[in-house]
Amino acid sequence: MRKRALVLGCTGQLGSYLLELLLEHDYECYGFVRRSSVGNVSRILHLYDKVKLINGDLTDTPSIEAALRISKPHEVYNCAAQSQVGTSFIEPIHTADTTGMGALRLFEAVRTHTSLSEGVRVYQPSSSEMFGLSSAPQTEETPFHPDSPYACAKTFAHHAAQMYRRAYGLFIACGINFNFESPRRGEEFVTRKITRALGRIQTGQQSVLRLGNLAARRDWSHAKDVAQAAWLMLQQSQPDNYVIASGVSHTVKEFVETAFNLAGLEWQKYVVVDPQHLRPLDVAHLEGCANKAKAWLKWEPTVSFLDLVKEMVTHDLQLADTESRVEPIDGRK
Ligand code: G4F
Repeated sequence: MRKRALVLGCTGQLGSYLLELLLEHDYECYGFVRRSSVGNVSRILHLYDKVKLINGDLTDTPSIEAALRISKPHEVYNCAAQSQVGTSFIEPIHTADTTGMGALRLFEAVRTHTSLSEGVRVYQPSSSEMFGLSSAPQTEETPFHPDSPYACAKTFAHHAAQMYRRAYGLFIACGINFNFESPRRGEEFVTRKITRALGRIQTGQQSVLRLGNLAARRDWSHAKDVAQAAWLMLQQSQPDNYVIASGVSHTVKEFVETAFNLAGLEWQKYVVVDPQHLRPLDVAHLEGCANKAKAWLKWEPTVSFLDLVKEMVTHDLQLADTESRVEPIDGRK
């Protein structure tokens, strides 16, 4: 029998890679999509005829229940969230409602659909942001010190997942994901902001790149490796928590230097530190130890930091070049 999967947040970076992976494994795929008047499906346009899309929102329980009823999934991947840490300081209530309560609504909807809950497996993407100030390298045993509204919401969802496992025997696996990037990363995250700016600088469309904290140290993997880990977690006999990380960290400044060097530009000529981009609190050093995932899931990151930066820079130089050639349409002609 063909397995069915429901991917919440399928239009996002991780959701889109997961859909591709699930289709490769011949799943019948359903995507849960938030309605938008401006169109938010660019990352999955190439999959449009292969995925059944269901409109809904993590803040709306009936729409989650309807999606479960329609798709009757064997596996549910919860990639929907307000996932921008900086934005969570500006929209803390919205972040708690989607990223924290949204996960709880999903777990509860799965639990109360008893015919479904017996077999269904749920993937919850937890975040390395939950570790906050805890010193690196962080493992599954490292204490949580959430230091942003986003991290608080993810910590709530993470604890709710363990509680639903213990109380109701639900299969909910948590990937404690460190930062993951790709050419599909949103431009509000620092890596893509840098590579997009680089392309625009090369083609004369931008002159300055304004950034915040250049000293922050992050452990960057490729999003498709994180999608692979998520799928592997749901193929195990028991649900568990796994750190998913490359095990190598770099500062934001090192990312900038690497990207600008690849394009043959001196970053110091273009990058300005702008206090507007500093956060009230910023986690200093995230670097994960993924030994448990390597041992149990046989998971390995396949893309190095340098190859990740190269892929993003190459993509965004091409994109900026194409954009710079687009002539505005003159309606009078
Ligand atoms: O790219 P970022 O916005 O990612 P952040 O905050 O580390 O969070 C990401 O990773 C988490 C896992 O660790 C996820 F859970 C979360 O959903 C998200 O995917 O910022 C990275 C670092 C931060 O220290 C930030 O302060 O870059 C610093 N930074 C410096 N200038 C900037 C900027 N970040 C952004 N977004 N924009 C800047 O101009």
